[in-house]
Amino acid sequence: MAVLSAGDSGSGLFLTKYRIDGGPWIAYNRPIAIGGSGTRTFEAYSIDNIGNIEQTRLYAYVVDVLRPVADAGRDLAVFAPVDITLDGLGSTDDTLIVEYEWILESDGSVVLTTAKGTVGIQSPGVYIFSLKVRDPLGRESTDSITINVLRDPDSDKDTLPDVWEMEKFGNLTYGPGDDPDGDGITNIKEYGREGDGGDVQSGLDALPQSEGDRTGEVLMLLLMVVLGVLAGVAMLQFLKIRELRRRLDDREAEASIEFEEDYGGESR
Ligand SMILES: [Ca+2]
Ligand SMILES: [Ca+2]
Ligand SMILES: [Ca+2]
Ligand SMILES: [Ca+2]
Repeated sequence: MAVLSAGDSGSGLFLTKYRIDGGPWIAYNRPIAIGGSGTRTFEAYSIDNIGNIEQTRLYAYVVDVLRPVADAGRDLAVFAPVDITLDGLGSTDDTLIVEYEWILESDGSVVLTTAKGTVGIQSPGVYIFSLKVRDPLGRESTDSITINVLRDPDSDKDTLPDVWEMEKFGNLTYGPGDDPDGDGITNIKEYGREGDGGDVQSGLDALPQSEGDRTGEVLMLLLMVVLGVLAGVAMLQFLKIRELRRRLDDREAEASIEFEEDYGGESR
């Protein structure tokens, strides 16, 4: 609600005219109600009783009715390290947002005081940023964005999984074409072989396992041959012993016959 007051110390006020937002000129006769939000203009001049026309006075002002609405953007998942663009330009107000404040919730630090800007994140984790916006009358609104920062499986972008590189070399220095162990096979080929069966571990296990099965068969065959030989040797030994025993028995029999003959001779 705007109320105009005008006065003239000389001849007296004859008429005051005004217009709003560049519209038609209207003669003022009662208080004026101004509706609707936004930046408005108000112009007015007076004429006195002897026809002097006052120079038009211009007033610019803001009518703000509603609270602002903050919009921190959509949640996202990205690989570390990363530069995140925080964009609060989707925030709205019926007039104007005069203040933006981005806060990292984990420690309460203010990371940005503009609508849009970039924040660098080095380590994986869940980062929540809250955006607070204010309109010209100090009304506030907040929104937040959750950024899931993941560990990049290939942070040096050389197509070799970092896990494999760390396991093999303890660092990410080497590339797919390198041959740090000097066996004439490049890293990418070595990884390709091991990677065939899925992960590195099962790939390694797959090859020796089939060889292991064959080794088992060979061992079993050898064992059977050895057992066979042992059985043969045992049989031979058994036969030898039986032969010896038979000869011994024969000798004993001969001896007893001789003895009987001797004894029989004496008793006669
Ligand atoms: Ca507002
Ligand atoms: Ca890599
Ligand atoms: Ca590398
Ligand atoms: Ca190699």
